Amino acid sequence: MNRKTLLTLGGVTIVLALISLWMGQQAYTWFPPQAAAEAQLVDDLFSFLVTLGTFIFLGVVGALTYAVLFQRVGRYDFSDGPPIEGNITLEVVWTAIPIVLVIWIAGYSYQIYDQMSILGPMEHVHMGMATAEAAPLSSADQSVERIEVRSRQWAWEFYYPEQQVTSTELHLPNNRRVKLVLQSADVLHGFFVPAFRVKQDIIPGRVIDFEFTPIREGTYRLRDSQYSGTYFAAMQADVVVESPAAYHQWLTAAAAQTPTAAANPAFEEYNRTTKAAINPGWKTVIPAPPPIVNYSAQDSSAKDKPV
Ligand SMILES: [Cu+2]
Repeated sequence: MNRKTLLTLGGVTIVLALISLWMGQQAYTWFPPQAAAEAQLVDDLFSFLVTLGTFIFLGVVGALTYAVLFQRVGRYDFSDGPPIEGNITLEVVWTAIPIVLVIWIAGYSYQIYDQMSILGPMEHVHMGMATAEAAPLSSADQSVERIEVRSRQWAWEFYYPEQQVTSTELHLPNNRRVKLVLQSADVLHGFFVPAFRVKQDIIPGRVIDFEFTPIREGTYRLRDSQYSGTYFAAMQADVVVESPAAYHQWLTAAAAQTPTAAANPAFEEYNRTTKAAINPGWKTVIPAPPPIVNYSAQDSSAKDKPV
């Protein structure tokens, strides 16, 4: 390879790297707001993957395009290309680069996963590095807010054991570590708040601890990430992150309210369709009756809802 080719390749690499870095920064704007400390970690990892992916994509497509445009054979040239079999250097390079990349991605992903210190059904295989690595997340208040999450076909119900408050809207204090105790009464459900970038399967018959730290006040949306039957799409709830003061105020106000049946889209829709003139008569799991709660979300329909 002569000097000029090397310089050109070096220049192209630098341009591709710059475009890739720019693309990596764009990746942050493709998501809902970062409403939890975990969101920052996940988005950093995603941005890194986008940067790497852009570089490889542009490199491969660029090389192909270059070959197609400038390295064509003549019209009636049916001769073979140069035999390059047995080029040890080339083989070592194209084996080493993917190995390094894969190890890099795996190492970084594991580090993020460990910093999030997500506990779940796999916690017994957790390597116990969480305490040392969890530093970035513990800047928030040390006290952990413990809330029970009860899922069933098809409703979310939240229980605050200290105040004995039940609610169909999940209220969380800002900048506090939250520990959710996830339970399912029937089938597999999934706890997923896109703005928090956290997701955890809820497995019937198990009690799963799930921790994260909200860092941004606002209203977000909890969705079921596992298909759990007919009215699965209606299994959503609002998540309100508010200042600890407002949170405690809400808890006190909710505790004073007499429990009533909450609005439940699945139950309402089932009753509407079974009474409708045209009833297909298909068998379905009958939705559980609406939860009886102290605090009921005003409107839990899926339209115009926060992310
Ligand atoms: Cu579900």
